[in-house]
Amino acid sequence: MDNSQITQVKARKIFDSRGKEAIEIDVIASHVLGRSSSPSGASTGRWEVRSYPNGGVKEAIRFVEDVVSPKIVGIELDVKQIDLVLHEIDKSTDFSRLGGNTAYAISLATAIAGANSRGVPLFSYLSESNQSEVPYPLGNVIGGGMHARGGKTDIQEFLVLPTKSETFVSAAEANMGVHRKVANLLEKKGVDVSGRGDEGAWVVPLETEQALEILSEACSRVSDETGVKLRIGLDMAASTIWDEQEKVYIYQRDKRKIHEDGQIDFVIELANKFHLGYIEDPVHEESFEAFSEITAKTSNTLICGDDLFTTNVERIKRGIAEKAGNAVIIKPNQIGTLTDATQTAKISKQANYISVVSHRSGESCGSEISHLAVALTAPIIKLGILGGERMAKINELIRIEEILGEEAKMAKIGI
Ligand code: 2PG
Ligand code: MG
Repeated sequence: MDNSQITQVKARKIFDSRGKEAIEIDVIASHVLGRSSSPSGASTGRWEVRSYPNGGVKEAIRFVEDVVSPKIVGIELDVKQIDLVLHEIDKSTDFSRLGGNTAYAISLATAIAGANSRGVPLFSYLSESNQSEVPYPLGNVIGGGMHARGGKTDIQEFLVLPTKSETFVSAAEANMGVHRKVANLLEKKGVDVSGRGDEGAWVVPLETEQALEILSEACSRVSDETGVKLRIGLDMAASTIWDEQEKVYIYQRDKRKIHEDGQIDFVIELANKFHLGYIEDPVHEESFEAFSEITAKTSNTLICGDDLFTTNVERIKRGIAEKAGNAVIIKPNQIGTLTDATQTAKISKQANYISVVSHRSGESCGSEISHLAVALTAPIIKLGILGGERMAKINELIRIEEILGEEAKMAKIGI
């Protein structure tokens, strides 16, 4: 694939956007450097690979230096080959020795070094087609759940999704307009804004329907002003409010406890009432059946699996077989390597699932997922809304759109 051989691998501890420790990897191939880190989740899925080994980042660094480095120095800059070696070295099915975050950082750093050695942008290095589709940005406007503290909503993310715009830059601008408009509306209504959560979304002590009403109003106003078509969505991260003992979803602020059947009805009711374009993890991560039922009973809405699928090929195959959802979150560190994440995206695409390449709540300042989304021709990219680490990815897509020039066309979401 490439003539450059890896000459050195370095690992160090850095910090992510939450101030938590993270690993950074340098892959050096004689004259080029590929440097990358990995994000971390707060509302992680049960079926994700382990993010770090026992002993955390310190142990991961030791493992890279003592075990990984001697095995990959001398190998060509070939991501697939390196990913294979990482699996061979780790031997576990959940990357428990190396950590999925470490594996992803090595995989990505190899790809960056490969792109640098050829002097091409990362998206074109990773791309297996010559399509020039730019994804729509899914933005987080009001946030609660595990990404916020203080007076907050029960649901983790109230989202805005542009579904028709001429360019990426105008779609991103509309999202930021909605974020600002929501703050203005909240101020007018005298609602206290507690601050911003991990992804820049407003943290507010609102009940679910109150938050959706404000978001709907903001979206229709910004849509009228900009001409960008906007839908609203939710990441319910339902596993985080599911009580396994009691078998209920607990909505503290809404003061409700809802059983599985009731949750299905509630989700469908919200989808109809607020014309939701996107619902992520509406039920907990083991309920393929409830996912299928919601998918069958809604139309013109993307029903997306994050904790349900965890970017895992076997789980997305099961989802496809059971018609659970019609969209899938692609978070490479959930599965550990670029090769595995790419395979999940490919299988999903063949089954007409919409791929949503996604950031994590704890992020690096890197912008590689913007390239990955374009390379995988994912119609949507989930990026939060504000903060340097979120902006890095949004701004990179503006640059990619510029590089693609006249060839650039916005992806089709199908809703
Ligand atoms: C999610 C993500 C990102 P986390 O649930 O989709 O918004 O959160 O990274 O905490 O899993
Ligand atoms: Mg999610």
